[in-house]
Amino acid sequence: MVSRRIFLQSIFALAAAPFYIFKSARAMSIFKNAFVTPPLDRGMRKGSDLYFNLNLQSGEISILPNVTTPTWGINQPFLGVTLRVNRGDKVHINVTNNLPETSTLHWHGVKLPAGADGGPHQPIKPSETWLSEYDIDQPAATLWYHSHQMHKTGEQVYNGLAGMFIIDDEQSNLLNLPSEYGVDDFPVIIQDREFNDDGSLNYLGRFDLEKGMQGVKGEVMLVNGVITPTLSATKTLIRLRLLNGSNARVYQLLFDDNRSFQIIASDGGLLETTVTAKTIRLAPGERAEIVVDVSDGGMPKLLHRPGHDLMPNMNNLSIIQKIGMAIFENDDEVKTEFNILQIDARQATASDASVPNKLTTHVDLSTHTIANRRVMTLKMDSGSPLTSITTAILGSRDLMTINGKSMDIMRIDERVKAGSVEVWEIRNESRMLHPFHIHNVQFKIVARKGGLLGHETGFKDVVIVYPGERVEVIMKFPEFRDENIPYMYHCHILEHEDRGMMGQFVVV
Ligand SMILES: [Cu+2]
Repeated sequence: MVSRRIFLQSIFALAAAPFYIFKSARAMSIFKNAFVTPPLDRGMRKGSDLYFNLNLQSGEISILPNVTTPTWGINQPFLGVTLRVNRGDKVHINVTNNLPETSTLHWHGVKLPAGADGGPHQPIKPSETWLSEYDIDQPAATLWYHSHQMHKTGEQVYNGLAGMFIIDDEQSNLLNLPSEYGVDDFPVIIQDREFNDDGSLNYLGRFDLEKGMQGVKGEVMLVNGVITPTLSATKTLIRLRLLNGSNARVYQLLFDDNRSFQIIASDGGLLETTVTAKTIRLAPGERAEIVVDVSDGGMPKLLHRPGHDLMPNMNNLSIIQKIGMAIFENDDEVKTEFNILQIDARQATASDASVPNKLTTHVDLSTHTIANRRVMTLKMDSGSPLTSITTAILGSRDLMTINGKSMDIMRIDERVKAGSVEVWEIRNESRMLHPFHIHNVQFKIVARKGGLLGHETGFKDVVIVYPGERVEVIMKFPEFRDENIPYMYHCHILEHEDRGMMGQFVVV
């Protein structure tokens, strides 16, 4: 095993010619930094009309000691401000691009007209402004917004084009959940990054074959842009709105003292009933809200402890496939444990909030007539290392496919009837996990081998599909019709999306 790894690493040292990467940051500043809550932007309200002005900007912040990091952000130097709206609002969002290149801003998880979606069909050129307007007509939820620029999403999100988007509604306001922003209710945007010696972000070189295929991961863990911070709790019940905003890393989160917590919401909003758990897995793009009881006055640490089951089973592969597999394998996934954040509850006072068992009632889609069934087969050309290396050097983007096709912005792949209920079966015929995301809907996972875990029982817009697995999701498409402007479905490992694991559907 060891000799095989050394052998493969040697191959990579030659084939991929990696740049020197600054790795020691992981050992620094553990829990020394204060938790930062992103500033809240509630917009300018005129009745139920809500106006936002967002500015895509470049900046510079201090993440590592003694160096600064050039970054991108939305209304701040790195990452975005938290947008907060109510169900029933009509939002009018002006997005101005003050970056040196074309970008977009996509409202991830929002049900909205295709022209307002902020995907690859709504590019914003430098110094231009794009107006996105839509009605908020879905339950309270933790959503997010991020760049969706064609072939550039990975790099632009890595630079910082991502923020949180919170919807409130009357029903959830009636619950007595912790809900004071920045007091007992916190956004937790988890991202991993790699840095160069000069402090700049190390994204992806043209010949970084392994990183490109695997998705870009870093060994420095950031929460809201801060390395492994400490959250000083003033209340004994703490609500964390977890967002995996990483490009490619899947997190298996748990507390160091193995304490349990309560999962109250998934991507699409509140679960029907609270789930008590000790660990939760979040792939890129997924969110979950958890409530942690810290009335013991302790200092629990939230960790990412990768599980072996994140790796595919290699037993049935041929030798050439094993070599190919090993190229895409990341030793860190198996061995390393990462600190994410610490809660310091020594000064916490008794919370008046509480977490009921019954949270909400969901629409039961299983009783609806299924208008259509579709199959989405995800593939990566990872069988032969030689093919992959050649392709990487030639710069082709055709390695990643859905139903045999790489993303083509001129091609509509699927036509969906507005208001209809459909079942999509997502088949992963590759040897990597893919988190599959569909725009404009919240779906339910019908069933999966091994059962549904915690937040997977709720409404979702991203679902993990393991190697070799087939997962069915059921969803009702909203009534927005547009013959010309499509929505996207894609893998949310951003380097896979950028390399073509994405398709387009219109709702008609
Ligand atoms: Cu993928």
